[in-house]
Amino acid sequence: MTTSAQSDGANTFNNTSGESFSAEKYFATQPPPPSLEQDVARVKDFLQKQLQERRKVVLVTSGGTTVPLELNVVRFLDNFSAGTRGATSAEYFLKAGYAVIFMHRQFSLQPFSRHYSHSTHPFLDFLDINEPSGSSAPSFGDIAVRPEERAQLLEVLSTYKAVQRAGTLLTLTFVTVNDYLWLLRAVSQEMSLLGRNCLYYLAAAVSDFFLPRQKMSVHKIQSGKGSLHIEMDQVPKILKPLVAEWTREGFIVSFKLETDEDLLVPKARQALARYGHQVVIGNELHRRKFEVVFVSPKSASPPSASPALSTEIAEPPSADYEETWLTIDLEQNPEKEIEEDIVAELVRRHARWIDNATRNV
Ligand code: PAZ
Repeated sequence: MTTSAQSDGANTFNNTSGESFSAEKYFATQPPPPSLEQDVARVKDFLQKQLQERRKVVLVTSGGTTVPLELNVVRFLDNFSAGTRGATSAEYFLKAGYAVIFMHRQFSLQPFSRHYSHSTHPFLDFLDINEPSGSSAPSFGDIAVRPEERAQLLEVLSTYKAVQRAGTLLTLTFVTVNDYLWLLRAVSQEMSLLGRNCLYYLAAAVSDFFLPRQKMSVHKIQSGKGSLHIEMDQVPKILKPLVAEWTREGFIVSFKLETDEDLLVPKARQALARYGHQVVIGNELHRRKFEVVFVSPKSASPPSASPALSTEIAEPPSADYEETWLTIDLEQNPEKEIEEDIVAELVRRHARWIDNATRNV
């Protein structure tokens, strides 16, 4: 543990300079989550079933990751993501006939139940108690759904039940960035057996920095030493081994969130140049519910990934990439969800990509 009281009276964590972990080093030094083996067994069973039933499978990652500051965790860093993008998209993928592995942050939004989130549409508010005349004590049989809520509830519930019967949705949970990385590696390695029939939709907001286990305080950080200084290490760029090693044939869509809109397209092109995957969807924090940009390589066989490119890479040639902006008008149509159009576009692109590969064999 590297905490020490400095002469200026501050807590300092990880007083070595920050490191950038390769994926290999990361997995060799950071422990897997205890539930990993069990999760992998569930994924194997699920994939066998989808393979037999000849379904395409999408892995949807959703919600934010935490970065614990102590081994006995009291404090952690987190981010804003509620998991709306992932949970909503998962429903549209199911509707399009895909089987979905929904890998989400514990307690973030989930497909179907998202319509009854405790903050926007609380469950108890759409139920009524019909008290039988002459009695003041309500019984369970007297609970009724409010008439104005019935149509939507019936639609959500019947789709949910149909998905359960078909066995096309598998839910996995993560909390920390470490859980996320281990799970993503394991799931993508399993999914690779589907070849081109798998799609990756990486919408989770994953921390770029973490505190390695070896540098964490065992116990709650004490406040008696004054201000707190923490130097974190860089989380490995996980898209690199995902594309190049774990799932070489998958159709991979990553998301890029920025708050400076001018960075969206250049950063998306950089990611494609660096990792060589199929699509980056850029979104600006405040506009993400009604506007996104698809950035992809122009040619069917993308410019190969450039491992030599440094973190601050030069801008890749714009002629190699194309952008498609997708915007919806929420004033005209407040019920519209942009994920419906995002998923429709990706389903088309994935099908075209499989067709091209089949023709080229
Ligand atoms: O979860 P949410 O609906 O609130 O937000 C979705 C999002 C902005 C996290 C997602 O669209 C995204 O951009 N994910 C990747 C973030 C990133 O690591 O750049």
